[in-house]
Amino acid sequence: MTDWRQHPHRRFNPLIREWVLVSPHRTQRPWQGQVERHPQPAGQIYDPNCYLCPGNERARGARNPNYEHTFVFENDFAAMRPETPFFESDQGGLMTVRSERGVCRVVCFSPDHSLTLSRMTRPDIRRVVDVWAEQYFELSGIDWLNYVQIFENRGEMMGCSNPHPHCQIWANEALPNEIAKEQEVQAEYHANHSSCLLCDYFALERKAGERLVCENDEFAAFVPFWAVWPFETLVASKAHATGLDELDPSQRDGLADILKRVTTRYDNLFETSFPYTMGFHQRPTDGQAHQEWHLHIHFYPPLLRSATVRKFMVGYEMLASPQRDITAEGAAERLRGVSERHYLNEGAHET
Ligand code: H2U
Ligand code: ZN
Repeated sequence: MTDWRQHPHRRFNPLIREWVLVSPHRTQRPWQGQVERHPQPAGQIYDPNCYLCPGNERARGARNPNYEHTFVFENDFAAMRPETPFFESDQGGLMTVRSERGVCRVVCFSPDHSLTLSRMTRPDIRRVVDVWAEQYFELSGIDWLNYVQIFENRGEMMGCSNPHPHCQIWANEALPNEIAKEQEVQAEYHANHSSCLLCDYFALERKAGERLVCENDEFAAFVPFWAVWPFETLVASKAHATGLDELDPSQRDGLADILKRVTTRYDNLFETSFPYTMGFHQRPTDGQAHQEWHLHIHFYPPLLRSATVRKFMVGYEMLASPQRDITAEGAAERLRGVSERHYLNEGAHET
């Protein structure tokens, strides 16, 4: 068989039924030595001007408590609101509109303004995992909310407005586009195979090993076969779980551990606070069992070659199809090659 890794090819993403063009011949030239290092220092622990730091006033006048670990509040500039009245209209399927209700919250991971998930301790990340599970559980109990999206935007490059460690939760009535795609595919796979698409995919990946980044007893992180972003990863539980609320205490510890390790590897890759958008995909909260859903996390980081050289989704990618030069296997190898001790914590004891 022709070595497909040497030649341009397309890979299929079975989760959303879309193709990515891979051009490995363009990166046959090896990485030209070490990446230039300009280690980015950690910032200040407290910023009097930060609207997420403990005790500070937010943009609309509310004041944050002096929280010690995590803090959740309703987004002051929510993209969706619970009280929006119902309306809909349609003009021949060409101009269709429908009201959308939702709940938007912000979750602060830590009172320490200078931290990131990568530099928080495992017990502190575990507290964040518990908050995510609680929020998912609470919002899933509101009958008109059918999906809960938990996501973190990190870094200015990703449009994050504030370096304070935090994430957002948007829960709403309709299934968002990406979820609707994954829902359809997983349901169909489950019906046809009597097994879970991601359980079966992970079994293949664990056998192959070459796209594995790191793992513990409960979770594994891979550069998915169909990755689009250079160092994209997919993190998922080894045991089948449809949502965060199904994770037992040791799985929650496992999740905290894998998040710390993946984000540390990211930061160490270019000795920078590695920007990304990450988020959980889990079963819709429409009251159905959704056994076909396998809880997973997508990390979509834009960096390509250094702390400043990023990938853009432009040109051919906007008009035709996503494309990548560095293969998923090459990216996984690079991520496996970096330390799990954070470059800012050199020599320090890590928990
Ligand atoms: P990002 O950094 O991902 O943009 O998230 C910050 C969120 O915090 C953003 O959605 C909200 C913004 O609306 N916010 C408040 O709720 N209160 C504030 O005082 C400022 C920002
Ligand atoms: Zn802050």
